[in-house]
Amino acid sequence: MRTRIQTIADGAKLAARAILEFGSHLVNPTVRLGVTGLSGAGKTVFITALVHDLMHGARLPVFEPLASGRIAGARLEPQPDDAVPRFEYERHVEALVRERAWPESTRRVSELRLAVEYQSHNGVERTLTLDIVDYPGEWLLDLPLLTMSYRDWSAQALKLSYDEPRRKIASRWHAHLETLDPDAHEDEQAALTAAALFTDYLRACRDARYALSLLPPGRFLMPGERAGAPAFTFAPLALDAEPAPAQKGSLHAMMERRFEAYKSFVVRPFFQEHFVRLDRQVVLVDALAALNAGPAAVKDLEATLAAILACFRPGRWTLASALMRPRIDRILFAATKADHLHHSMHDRLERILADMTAQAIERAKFSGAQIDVVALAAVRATREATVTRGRERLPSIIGVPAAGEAAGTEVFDGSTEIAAFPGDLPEDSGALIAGAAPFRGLSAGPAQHADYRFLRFRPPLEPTGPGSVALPHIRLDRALQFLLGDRFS
Ligand SMILES: Nc1nc2c(ncn2[C@@H]2O[C@H](COP(=O)(O)OP(=O)(O)OP(=O)(O)O)[C@@H](O)[C@H]2O)c(=O)[nH]1
Ligand SMILES: [Mg+2]
Repeated sequence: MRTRIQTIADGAKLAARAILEFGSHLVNPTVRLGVTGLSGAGKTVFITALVHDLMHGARLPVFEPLASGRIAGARLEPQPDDAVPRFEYERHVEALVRERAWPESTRRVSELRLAVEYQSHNGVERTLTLDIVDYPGEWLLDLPLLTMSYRDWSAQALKLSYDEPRRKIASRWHAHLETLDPDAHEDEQAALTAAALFTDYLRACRDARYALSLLPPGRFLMPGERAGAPAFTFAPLALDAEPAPAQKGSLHAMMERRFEAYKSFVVRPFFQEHFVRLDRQVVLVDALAALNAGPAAVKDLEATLAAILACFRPGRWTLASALMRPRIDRILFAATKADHLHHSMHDRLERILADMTAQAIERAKFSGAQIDVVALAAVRATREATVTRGRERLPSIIGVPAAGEAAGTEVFDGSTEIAAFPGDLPEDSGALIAGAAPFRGLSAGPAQHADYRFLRFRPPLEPTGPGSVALPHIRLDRALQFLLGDRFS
């Protein structure tokens, strides 16, 4: 009952804001673009490049409003939400173009407002306000918890953790779990240890060697200022299948209470403050990191993408249906860092991502949202060459690997340019995803035996004149055309 009343109250509050925002939208057309992806997927680089390119009128031939000369200019404006940190565009761009370094990792939501002056198709001068919201994909993966009980979540998390390679990684947490009796008296130390071991397991799964992605609760890996709060100190318990209510004062009741607190204080505010207000969404995916790690990571990524898409399906969420909108009408899945591959492989990378999302997209179709898939590099760090090895001609890439990157026994110093052959992606991506095309990744042994090895290259340097630097890209214009093109009509 409580949940229903709360749902109605939440719905009313959100609907009132929606009407307010709709009103101001008529006067001042605004697009709220959500940019998400798991940690390291390339969100900060994508937004920095997008803003830089719009402000400097970069070469974006497929982005029609800019290519046809209808966009006169873009400028940064104060962002509308006072409580949300600003996306530190200047600092990130400074790192990229002056220091030739990738921006630092950002672990929270941030926002930036850009005003774009343009001429409509019938010649009228207009301004489009573009609000860009950068938020961790891990937060998105928490949304399904809103409709889950502690019992459901425990069962799901346990089931997942018994599949290899997770089982091996989870062994210490599993051993502790066996010592816990859910009906025993509540015990803070037991909860603390369980939460710590469970978090260690999640963290180890995310390690580049395994690169697993489906790891809720997302905030366990990035708790911020709430670290140590009871809402972050819970873990799954092995509960009986029989759905008996938790006994008062038991460990089970304590964990359940904290799980509910996590939903109320962490997940629901994100949903209300950020998620429901988005108009367009780009989900950045580091598919190459999964290929680096091996088949289990590829399979895990596919499940993650399905979970992400399910978040955009209206009708499923009580809160969203109360809002009367599927507001997000375009979703783009983008495989990032395509510059780690020779251009002959870009289409294959795109196909791998398309196949990974195909089933989920099919299910989401009725929502009316348009979905597209692209392989891109927001900032292209490499050039291309064909390297002859004996009789073979290998399509290779040339770039400066970041300091500390290694290939075989060689460790790079961050200033030497090399040509690398990253490996051919398979033509038949379906087999790869179905696990029918076994390949070796980092999770299976030493790096030199892996089938794919994508190095981290330093950002490029391409001065185009005194004081100005262009950021080369791959297919960023295609992404922009899909996400924003129609809004400049
Ligand atoms: N070559 C290349 N590397 C990229 C590109 N985009 C991102 N990267 C690499 O990926 C790393 C992570 O990119 P970020 O933009 O910081 O990723 P993020 O999603 O913001 O990550 P968090 O802030 O940690 O959540 C960078 O440090 C780069 O090494 C790209 O377009 N090309
Ligand atoms: Mg970031």
